[in-house]
Amino acid sequence: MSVSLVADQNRENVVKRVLIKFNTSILIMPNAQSLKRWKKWGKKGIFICVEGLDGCGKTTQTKLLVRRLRKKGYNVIGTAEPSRGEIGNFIKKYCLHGMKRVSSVVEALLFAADRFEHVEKEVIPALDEGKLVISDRYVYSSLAYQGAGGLDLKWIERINEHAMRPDLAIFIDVEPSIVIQRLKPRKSVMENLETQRKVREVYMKFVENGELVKVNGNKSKGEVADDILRVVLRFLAKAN
Ligand code: ATM
Repeated sequence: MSVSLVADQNRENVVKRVLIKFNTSILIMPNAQSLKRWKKWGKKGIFICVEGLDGCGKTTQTKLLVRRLRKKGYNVIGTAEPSRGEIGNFIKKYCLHGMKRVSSVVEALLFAADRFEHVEKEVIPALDEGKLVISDRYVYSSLAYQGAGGLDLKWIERINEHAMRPDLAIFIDVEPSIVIQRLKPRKSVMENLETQRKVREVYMKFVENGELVKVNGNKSKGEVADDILRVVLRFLAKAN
């Protein structure tokens, strides 16, 4: 394994990247400091995430949003967490569809590792190309789900400090009792009423402090999609 420090000329040496060569693959790991600076000065695209309880319609709404923004001429890509990478696939098998729930600490660490890969392999390259990136779940899912599992939110923030905050985070709010009914035939280890209630409580803390923008998910699919699009277009109008 060889390690080298490379200054990125394009960003006036602001972003230093540690390149770790391991076998044939190369991982690009901006450190936390450079990620913060990169977010401030170097980034060309915009990063949005969509959050919510399982069964709130988040995946459908994220896809609709990507399609509608493309129609309006935006250069958009949709991504998701857990990611399609190896850690993401491992999480799906080991944490979500195992016989019982693993420890929240293990979940938090695995999701943070998956997130960092997602950020460096999918999000940053797309933002560097000036794209609008829409992620179905991001760091607020760890705060909500692993926080609801009893972990200190500050610790979850700390292990996720290498993943930059999104520019806009949307929370699709649906009552826990309603999502549980929707989910009946395909429950994972986290999909029970008590867990979903606790998860919503944590999400609502971030709505209250203004980090998440709440959209009422109890309306029809089309109405929710219209509301989300309105929030995003308003944000983009201000950002440009
Ligand atoms: P989706 O249902 O959106 O694919 O998410 C998969 C699960 O992963 C979801 N709960 N269930 N069941 C939430 C969970 N999850 C976490 O617990 N922490 C995280 O950081 C992320 C990204 C997802």
